[in-house]
Amino acid sequence: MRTQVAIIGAGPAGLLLAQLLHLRGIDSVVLEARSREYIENRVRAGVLEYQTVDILKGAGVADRLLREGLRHEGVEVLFKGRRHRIDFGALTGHGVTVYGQQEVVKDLVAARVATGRPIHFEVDHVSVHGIDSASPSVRYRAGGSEHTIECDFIAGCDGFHGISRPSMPSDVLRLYERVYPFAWLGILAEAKPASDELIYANHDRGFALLSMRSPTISRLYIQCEPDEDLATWPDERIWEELQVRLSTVDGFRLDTGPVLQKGITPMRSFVAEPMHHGRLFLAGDAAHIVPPTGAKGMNLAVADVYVLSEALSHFYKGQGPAKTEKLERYSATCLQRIWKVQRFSWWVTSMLHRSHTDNEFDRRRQLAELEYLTTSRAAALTFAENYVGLPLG
Ligand code: FAS
Ligand code: PHB
Repeated sequence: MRTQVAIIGAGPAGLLLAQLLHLRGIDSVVLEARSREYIENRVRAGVLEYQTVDILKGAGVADRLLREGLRHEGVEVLFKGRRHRIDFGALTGHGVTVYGQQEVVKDLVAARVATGRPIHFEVDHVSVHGIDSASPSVRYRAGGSEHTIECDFIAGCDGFHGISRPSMPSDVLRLYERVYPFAWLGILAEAKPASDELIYANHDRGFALLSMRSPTISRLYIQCEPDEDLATWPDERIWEELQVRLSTVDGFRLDTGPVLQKGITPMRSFVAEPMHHGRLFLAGDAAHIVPPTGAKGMNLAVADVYVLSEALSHFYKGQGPAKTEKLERYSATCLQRIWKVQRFSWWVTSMLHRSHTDNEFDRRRQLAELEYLTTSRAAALTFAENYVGLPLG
């Protein structure tokens, strides 16, 4: 089999790249380790930056998002029992859209299937070859037989645990990482969100977040230990802890309901540089991970593949040595924004979570930071412009 771009991974990065390339007349094949049902039901991110919405609109996959997505003009920060609103609209003129990542994936898979171009689910033994040559290839196994894809480029969109990043030459790759001493226990619940907007809470017992997926589905998180045993968290205990950490002096009450899904997400900041070697390009979680506090993971993946699709389009349309210019700048272009987003994600995580390594000074410093954020327009603008999304270009 031959194609122009072999895409490994059908998460937001791989699926959106395939769609953006298709719209530019560039052929691709998508390889996915899991089943279609699995990836369409994997509960993860929930907040889309305004530029992510614009890119999905431009890719022709935003009809349902625009119908069902929840447009938010701000969030609330809760500490010492009081909630403080950060007004994105007034500060930046932009908002965000709450729309589950699994819904984005469903829309992108439907678009891929509609193109009639290949997407292979439940593949394994994927490997990349010849990335230093002009004719790389990807080998994989599916349906019990071996397959090879000859291609011009390989897009490694296979997430943090994929094979693409490890396929980069070890003497080329530089890794930057911070692992946090806490994690998130997240639930999806059939319960009316008790607030119209997200609430980020800094409580003595730890961080909590009230988010949502629809007027009847809540998405909530509490900070927990990295090695937390989910079996020790029956639904009742989770609701009790959420109620404590989201409590206010004016008696805020959560609506509770059946927990549909629960899981623990580890917290790390991670960047792999460069994001490109030869004919292999990394995008999304394959190249970087942010703590989910800033709601940036999926948005960064979208930004990467938008840049990559433009660079590949420039290559195929171009003539002479200039045609590789944007491809050669891909990594530097993405990393400049990725590091700013890493900083923001680290900052909100440090401001909102309680760490065992913190002492009383740290606790008072954290509260002073929260006071500053919620009383200074300049501080609120800094938070808002990062949260709605830094400029892409
Ligand atoms: P993804 O990991 O989504 O997709 C990679 C795909 O590649 C997967 O479908 C995988 O099955 C496939 N794959 C892996 N190895 C392969 C191989 N060898 N061959 C073929 N396919 C292969 N972000 C937020 O903003 N907010 C959140 O609350 C949040 N929660 C998260 C919870 C969890 C448990 C995880 C892991 C991440 C969470 N994230 C969150 C981050 C998440 O949204 C990612 O940023 C986003 O999925 C990135 O998309 P991709 O880069 O496409 O990677
Ligand atoms: C979510 O709804 O899953 C969500 C929202 C905001 C975050 C992280 C996760 O910062």
